[in-house]
Amino acid sequence: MSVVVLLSGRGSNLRALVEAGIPVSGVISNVAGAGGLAIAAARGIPAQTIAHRDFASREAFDAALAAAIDGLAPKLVALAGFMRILTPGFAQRYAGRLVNIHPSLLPSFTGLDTHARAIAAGVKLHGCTVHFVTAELDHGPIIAQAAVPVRGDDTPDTLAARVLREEHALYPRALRWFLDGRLVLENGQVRVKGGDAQAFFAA
Ligand code: NHR
Ligand code: GAR
Repeated sequence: MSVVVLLSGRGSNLRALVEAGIPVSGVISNVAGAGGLAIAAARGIPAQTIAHRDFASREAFDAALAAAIDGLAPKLVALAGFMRILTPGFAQRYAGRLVNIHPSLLPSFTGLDTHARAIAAGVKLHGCTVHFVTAELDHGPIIAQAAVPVRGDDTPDTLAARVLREEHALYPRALRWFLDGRLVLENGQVRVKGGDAQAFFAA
């Protein structure tokens, strides 16, 4: 019933998951010294670094990552600020049990630098998306989304902070649905058994 979290940085989403009672049994970072490693260590969660820089190809890195994950035998693999694109083979191996939280309202603003790009585009709503990971970057079936307003005086940092607060509420909720066996995938669309809301709006 456990979750392995992959991350690259600060680890605030990891902390939110743990504090919400999501059973995280292992953490893997592709970056040595990532803040998320210390958050895991402080809570007694086994954490390890698999540095992508030590591998000659994406395939070789992903093979090492998969070996480490399979050693932990999780029910679910959750990306939480994980900054490396995964190979199609990796996505296929964990199909249906690999999820990500992305800092935009997908399908808008796939990829990186989402908050600066949202401000530059002049959108009035921004937010975050929890989705299943597929081979196509940031295009997997959407599990849940939370929207926030974009204000006229926002900087990428102020907007990111507003979105991050919603990430910390949305991600535990979505992973709990998964662990409770409540997510149904039909025709590329995700539904929650029981009909819980999958859309959230923060004023
Ligand atoms: N892999 C697949 N196959 N599919 C997805 O949907 C994925 C994925 C890997 C990561 C997270 C994603 C995000 O939420 C994610 C989704 C990294 C990049 C990226 O360009 C883009 C999107 C995401 C994560 N990474 C660069 C790369 O060359 C490296 C950037 C860096 O190290 O700073 O891998 O935003
Ligand atoms: C979060 O905003 C997450 O959505 C985003 O990085 C931040 C990680 O924060 N993810 C990506 O941009 C993936 N490419 P955290 O380390 O404090 O959880």
